[in-house]
Amino acid sequence: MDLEAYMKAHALSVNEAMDAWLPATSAAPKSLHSAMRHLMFPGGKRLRPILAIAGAEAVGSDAGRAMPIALAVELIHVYSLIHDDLPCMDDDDERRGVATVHIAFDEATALLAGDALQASAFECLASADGVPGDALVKAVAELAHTAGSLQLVGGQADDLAIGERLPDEAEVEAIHLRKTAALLTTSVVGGARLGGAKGDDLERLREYGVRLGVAFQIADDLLDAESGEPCSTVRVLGVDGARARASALIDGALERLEAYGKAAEALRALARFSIGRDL
Ligand code: GRG
Repeated sequence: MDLEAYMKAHALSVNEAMDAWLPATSAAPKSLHSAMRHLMFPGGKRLRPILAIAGAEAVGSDAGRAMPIALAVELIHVYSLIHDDLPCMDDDDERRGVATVHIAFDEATALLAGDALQASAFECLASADGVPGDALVKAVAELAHTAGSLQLVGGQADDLAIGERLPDEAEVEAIHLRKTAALLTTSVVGGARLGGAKGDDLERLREYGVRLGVAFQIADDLLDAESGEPCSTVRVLGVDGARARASALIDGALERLEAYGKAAEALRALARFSIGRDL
């Protein structure tokens, strides 16, 4: 399949839906609403929303049905990027080719923009139309768990706590699982859940998502190999070891899709893309 065209087309529809969802910059407080949009547009790859859409397609549904979770995972992602860039965390000046939010605005506004984007994610998902109540409640609960202290925030806390210490392989992977893989997994599983999936389908897609998520972070570690980042698979396994681990994880992810035929073509292509294997 032409993954590049697939990603481009879906990124466009995600951007349109996101623009319609977020409060306009003319709504008070104007600078807060501008700050919420600052890192959102033009945005990044939209990998998480696209995984949500591909997850829905794998179980016979479509992008329209998946859109509330697609927007919700990107809203959580962008909030986490804004907070990660703050001086008290990574202290970055640039992200997605533009000034970070605390540089373009100020620290307090960046903190509040992140807070508001996180709340907006839950409002967006909970407002989904036409999804059976129990599936929607489970999707909201899963997103909350993923964004919380046992997953995203906990992974970030443990990452910060490493300092300059050299972690072992298990510790690095435990952080990658929570900080990166959890939200990618919830994107796929959430899309499938809104698309009507249950039971074994959700479990198989969860296993796919976890493997893709850790592999994606290892690929990011490989790109950043020279950065001196303390929590890095390259630091504990070396370049060849990290490449082999990412590749084995993607093989495992692809195995989980064997039962799905053509409907999972996008998920297969996204798994390969996540480690830069091919488009
Ligand atoms: C502050 C709660 C909190 C968490 C921060 C997201 C995060 C955790 C840190 C950002 C830095 C980082 C390297 C995170 C790992 C995940 C990752 C590789 C994010 C970048 O994702 P992409 O490549 O970015 O999908 P775009 O911009 O394309 O969406």
